[in-house]
Amino acid sequence: MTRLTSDDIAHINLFYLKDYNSEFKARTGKTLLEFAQYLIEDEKIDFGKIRSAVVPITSGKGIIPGFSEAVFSILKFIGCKVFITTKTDIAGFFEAFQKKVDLIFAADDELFSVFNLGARKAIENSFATGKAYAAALELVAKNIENKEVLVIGVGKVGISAIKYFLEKKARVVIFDRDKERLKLVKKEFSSVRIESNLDSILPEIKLILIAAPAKDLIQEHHVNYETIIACPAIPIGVTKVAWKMIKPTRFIHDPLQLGVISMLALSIKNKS
Ligand code: 2YC
Repeated sequence: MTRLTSDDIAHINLFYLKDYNSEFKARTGKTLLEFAQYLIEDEKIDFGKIRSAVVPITSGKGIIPGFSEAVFSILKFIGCKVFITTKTDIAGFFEAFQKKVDLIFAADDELFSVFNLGARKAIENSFATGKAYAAALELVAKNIENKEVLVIGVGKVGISAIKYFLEKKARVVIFDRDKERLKLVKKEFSSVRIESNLDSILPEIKLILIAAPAKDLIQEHHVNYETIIACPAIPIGVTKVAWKMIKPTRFIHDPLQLGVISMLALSIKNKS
C-alpha cells in the first residue's frame, strides 16, 4: 500500500473539490454526490443526516499532515456533518463515541477504514477504492458488458475492481508481475484471462484499470485517443507521452477522493 505524503493531498479543500466535482462530471456524467448514490445502486441516502468523525492516528509512521483535513473536506463536500476529533488515537475514538457519531474514519500505516457504529460495519479503503474506480471506468465507457477490461495489479484494490467488472459482465484480463498471485486470482475468478505481456494486448484493450503502484507501465505505443484509464494507484503508471495521447476526459485519477466517497457510500448502504 502506498503511503500518501502531505504534498499528495495538500490541495484537497472545499474550493478545489468544487472544480474536481465538475471535472468528474465531465468524465462520468455524474457529480460526486450522484456517484456516491450510484455506488449503492441509487439507494436514497440523505448524507446530511450522517454524522462522521475523522480520528488522527499517531501509530507507526505517525500523522500525515493534511490527511485528516483532506478526508474531512471530502466528507463535508458530499454533505455529511463531519469533524476531526481534537484528540488522537483511542482518546479520539472515545471523543467520537461521546459525540454519538454514526461513522468514524481512521487510518494507521496498514489500514484506512470507516466504522459504521450502528450497522456494526467496517469498510476499508482498498476494497472501496477498487469498486469506485471500476464504477468510474464503467461510467466513462458508458457500457462494459461483454467488453474486455484490463486490470493491472491484482492486490486488494485490483481484486475489488475485478469483482465489480465481473458483476457487470465485462470480460476481465489481468496482468501482474507476481505470477504466483496471478495464479491465485485465476483460481478464485476462473473466468478471468491472464496476460503476461502488456505489449501484446495493448492497445487492443481500450479499458484499463491500473491498480499497481509502478511507474511507466503504460507507454505511448500502448494507448490511443480512445483508451480509457482509471488509475487509483500512486505513482501513476503512465508515461508523460502516453498521458498526452489519452483524451483528458478518459483519464480518472485522484489520491483520495473517490476512495473516501466509496467508503462513505458502502458503509451506509443498507443491502448486505
Ligand atoms: O494522519 C494519520 O492519521 C495517519 N495515521 C494516516 C496514515 C495513512 C496511511 N495510508 C495511506 O497513506 C494510504 C491510504 C489513504 C490508503 C492507502 N494508503
